Amino acid sequence: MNVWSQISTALEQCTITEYGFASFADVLPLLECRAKARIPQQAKSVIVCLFPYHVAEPRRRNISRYAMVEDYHIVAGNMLKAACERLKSAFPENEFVFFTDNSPIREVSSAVRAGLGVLGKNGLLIHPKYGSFVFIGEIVTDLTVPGAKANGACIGCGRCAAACPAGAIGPEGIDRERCLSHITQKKGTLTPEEETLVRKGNSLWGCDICQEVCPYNHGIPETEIAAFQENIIPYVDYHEIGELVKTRAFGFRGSGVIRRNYEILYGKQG
Ligand code: B12
Ligand code: SF4
Ligand code: SF4
Repeated sequence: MNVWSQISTALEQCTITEYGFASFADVLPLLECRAKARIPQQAKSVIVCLFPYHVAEPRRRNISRYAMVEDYHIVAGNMLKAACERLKSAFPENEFVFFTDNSPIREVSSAVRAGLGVLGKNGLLIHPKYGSFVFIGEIVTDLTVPGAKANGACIGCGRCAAACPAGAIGPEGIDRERCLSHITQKKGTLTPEEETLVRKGNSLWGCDICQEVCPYNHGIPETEIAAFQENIIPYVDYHEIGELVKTRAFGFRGSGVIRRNYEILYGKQG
């Protein structure tokens, strides 16, 4: 078996079905973060993996899609950890270190480089089968794996920019200070303008509007990852917030920020 098929076997045994390879040199520069110290000294390749999370639209929802499923840092993290263990037994001389989200790797551009899809004007990776509703994680290794050098862009229809309630999508990319995903995560008291934007977005945490309108996301299949189908909570009530911070992607911020957003949308405790 060649290197490529040994890696594929290890990933697929861990139910990672969408992956691609990029040269480490092609994904530089890295993002500045504490996790940067974990990158292998002689890093040569990045195995970029996708975790589709689209599920059927629930009857009512007051939270973005990525936050209504089990925390992907844990779900994708467990799958990547298992894959690293298998890879280590196949290649005992090499190092395999996984990251997801809290990563020095610029995940969107690395996934594009690895040939996993195109870059959307909304700043997100769009996969040909699963659209943009995919999380990205990666394994950085000192093993040399022949990689892609892809460089594709979406059709540029402009629906995402037109639909964005915050006007955050411009020709240069996303203005993250205006993006509702960022604003709903901010600590402290929001400005009156930010509060108005939160009401427009009508989501307690995160925002999906630029993805919902994207033609690539129409007719995409539901995720086959069981953990994302099992415990979906699309509508969060005030009294549930304290419990949900334990299992959802918004947990890292604690309950105060999401309670503040709740009060902006529904008034004191609904
Ligand atoms: C900081 C951050 C945010 C910030 C800022 C986002 C931004 N676009 O600037 C905020 C809080 C706003 C945010 C929001 C969201 N995020 Co976020 N975020 C990140 C994080 C941690 C770092 C991103 C970063 O700073 N990148 C730095 C830039 C320079 O690199 P880049 O993103 O790879 O690539 C950009 C440039 O290279 C540029 N570019 C210009 N020309 C070209 C040409 C080519 C060929 C290429 C390849 C690139 C390129 O465009 C790229 C996209 O903006 C990543 C995880 C990670 N480690 O990458 C997740 C990540 C990007 N976020 C993710 C998600 C899911 C979201 C939300 C959808 C969550 C939600 N529902 O609310 C929203 C979407 C908002 C939006 N439209 O972007 C996913 C994206 C999955 C995907 N399909 O792409 C990631 C990868 C997390 C993950 N592990 O899955 N996010
Ligand atoms: S809505 Fe149109 S412009 Fe925006 S990401 Fe999708 S295809 Fe690209
Ligand atoms: S996530 Fe929402 S606020 Fe941010 S760019 Fe997309 S539509 Fe605009």
